[in-house]
Amino acid sequence: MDKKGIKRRQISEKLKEFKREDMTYKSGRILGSMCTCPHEVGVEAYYMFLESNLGDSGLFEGTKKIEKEVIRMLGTLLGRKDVCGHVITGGTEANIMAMRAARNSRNIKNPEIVVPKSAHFSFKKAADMLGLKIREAELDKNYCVNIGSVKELISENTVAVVGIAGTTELGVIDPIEELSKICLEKNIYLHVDAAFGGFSIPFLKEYGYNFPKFDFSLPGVSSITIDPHKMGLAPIPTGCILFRDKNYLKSISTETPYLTEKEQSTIVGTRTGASAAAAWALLKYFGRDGYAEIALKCMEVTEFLAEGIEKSGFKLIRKPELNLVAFKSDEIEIDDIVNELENRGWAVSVSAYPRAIRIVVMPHIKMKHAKEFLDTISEIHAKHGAKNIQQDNRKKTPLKLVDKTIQGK
Ligand code: 0PR
Repeated sequence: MDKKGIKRRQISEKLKEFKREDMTYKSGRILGSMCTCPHEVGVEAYYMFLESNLGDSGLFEGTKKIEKEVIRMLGTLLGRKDVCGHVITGGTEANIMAMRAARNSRNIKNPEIVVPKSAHFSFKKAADMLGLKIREAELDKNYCVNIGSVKELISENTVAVVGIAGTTELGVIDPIEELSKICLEKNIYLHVDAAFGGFSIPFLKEYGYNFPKFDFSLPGVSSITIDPHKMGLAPIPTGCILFRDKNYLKSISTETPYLTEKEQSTIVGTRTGASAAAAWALLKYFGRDGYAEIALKCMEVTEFLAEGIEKSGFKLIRKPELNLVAFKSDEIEIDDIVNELENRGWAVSVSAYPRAIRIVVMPHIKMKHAKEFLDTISEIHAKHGAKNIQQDNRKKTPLKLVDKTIQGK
């Protein structure tokens, strides 16, 4: 750090220089992210509450009320008004809190959790921090968790089973209803990770999408992760964890004797109230209809992309269930496709299981971007197709045949 400070104008110029190196969602070129342009209503609310600290919430009674209202609104959306929870940094923190509550609610010496093979890597972090053994359940042919495999992996050491409503890599919804039945029967904590799907499944359902039940309307569901900073259009960091029962929050609380609140259940201590304000503002601003419109538009672009990708000669991994398309090619290596796309300015990501190019169709991806993307991949397919044909001709055409062709002329 220099001894003397510099002028605000210089700072702003310097920062702009840094910013020029960043990609922007608005460009429509970021195809592999679950975040998007934060909506201005949320940004304004965020600014208003920059100094608010929910880590010492007795000083910020107003923000505390906002947080409670957000949790109640989201609980109602997800099948239960009477939930408790917190507005936190995102899906990772929510999943860690849920696994901690599950572990602390039972007294098991060698605790284990059963998670689908498709689970987000935050469960690995949780397991490492909390001393949990992870048992990975197999997936079925549609990449949903295989119920038989979950049953096989449950043991007397199981403290939690996890189901996913919108997987990170493919956006599929696990059969949570069946998991709920199993967990009720065996008295095991069931956590649903709806970090991605939580802000679209309920709205799309109202418009006729035939999705399975995944929320607190299922009696076995103990907690749900839902992230306003994904499909909720809130500024980063805004995540939420909801618990069915207050005792779960209690099981992860720590005494905080000198603060205005005498106990705290979140992992983070000093915790911004700005995220809660942003989430509240957006929930009020959009209402269910507004969020439905956003989710429906994303599905429209998703379906358009999926159809176009197939027409361009690529293979879909499966029919998209939510706003995520994954595809591969029988002829072109995935890394080659990624390179070609990156050279043309597209930022895509590659899923690990199954290995495929993955496009998360967030609200910043408009129809015009989808059309441009389809033009690009058609071009890539044609280029590689032509190259393959040339190579094939060079390699495989038998000399005799060439001779014959020449003779026949
Ligand atoms: N659960 C699910 C189902 C998720 O997809 C994610 C993140 C999490 C939990 C963890 O959430 P946080 O990242 O908020 O802690 N899914 C995205 C992913 O890993 C996160 C992401 C977002 C990645 C933007 C890249 C990016 O540009 O793919």
